[in-house]
Amino acid sequence: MSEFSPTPKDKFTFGLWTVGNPGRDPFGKPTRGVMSPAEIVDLLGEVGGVHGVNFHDNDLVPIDASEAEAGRIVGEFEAALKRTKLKVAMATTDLFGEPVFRDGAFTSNDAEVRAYAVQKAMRGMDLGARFGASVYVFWGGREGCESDAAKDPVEAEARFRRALDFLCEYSIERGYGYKFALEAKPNEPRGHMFFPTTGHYLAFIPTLKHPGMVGVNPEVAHEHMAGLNFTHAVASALAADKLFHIDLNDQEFGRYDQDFRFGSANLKHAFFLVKLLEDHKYAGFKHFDAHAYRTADRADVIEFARGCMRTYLILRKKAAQWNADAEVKALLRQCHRPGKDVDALTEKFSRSKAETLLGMGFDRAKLAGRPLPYERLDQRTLEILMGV
Ligand code: GCO
Ligand code: MN
Ligand code: MN
Repeated sequence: MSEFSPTPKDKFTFGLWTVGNPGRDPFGKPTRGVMSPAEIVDLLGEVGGVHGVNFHDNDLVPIDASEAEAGRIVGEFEAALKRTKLKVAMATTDLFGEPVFRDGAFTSNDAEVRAYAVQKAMRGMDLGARFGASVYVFWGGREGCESDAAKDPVEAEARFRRALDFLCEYSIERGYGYKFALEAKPNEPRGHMFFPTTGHYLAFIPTLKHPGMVGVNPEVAHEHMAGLNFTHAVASALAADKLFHIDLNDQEFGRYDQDFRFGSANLKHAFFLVKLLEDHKYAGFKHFDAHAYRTADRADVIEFARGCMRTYLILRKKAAQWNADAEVKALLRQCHRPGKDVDALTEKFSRSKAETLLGMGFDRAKLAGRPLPYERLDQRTLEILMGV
């Protein structure tokens, strides 16, 4: 055991569809053999230190499985969980893969498709609850359009709200105790996606009937695809008490969906993300929604999974080192200028405080001349990261 070996307490999880990804892409066939759910759980057992596994309804039970087939698959999966002591952390619904969802699921223009999507989510929730999943993710993979001639986006949002309100009630009625986590993605696979960023969902949640049950599942790659700062999206979720789950991976900015190993493309961003999660004591699951390179074989897939967790744990140590570093502390003291008296003025509005503030004189030139050695601070940060 090295200091960077994970344990189940770290709450690292992987999806059946991530380590089980056979390397298919829009241009090429699978490069690895397809594994059964039980085989994927065994592989995660071999990786070591993993807390749990996540699945879409149809990752576990194929959509057209007979009852007997479903029973066999679920039984084998259950036995593998027992063998490896892995838990099921999160479950979700595949509302994007089947042609029936070609124009969306909850936001489809066809009422029957919308009803089918809600039914499929209910059954997915039943399946997840059977394995003790506590988080239920909603990624609206096909919720969008290619042309705005197709749908009124306000009406589409109302349809999405109706579906979620209904599913919240279903979870309550069944006593599942799920936390719902909404996952945004800016592009792919639709031409224009509804709810493209985590911020869109944070604005949407308070309009629901049960906003307390619903939070977000931000993903590194999704905010980076949009050219946004992922750490800031996570910060908004933390500030709103809505970080119910997180999808960790990596992505070059401005590219197609890459799903790289955590930290492999943007190490500095990954550092500030880990530091934020640790500083704010995020205690939920940390799910690596990433795929091994298409060139990887089984042994390399295991290295991929270990690498995701190891990088997180190394960055966690770097974050602690940064927080304790004497030079960083001195620089921060220089850059942060607290002022209790002036802060108190704007803390809670009163007419007299407003009068006082209006009457104050500020020396703009003096304020603008105060040193802000952010170059030194950032260079120190990089040197900590580089191990110098
Ligand atoms: C993607 C998404 C998915 C979701 C998953 C769970 O880009 O395909 O990130 O992997 O996370 O469907 O809802
Ligand atoms: Mn993704
Ligand atoms: Mn994801």
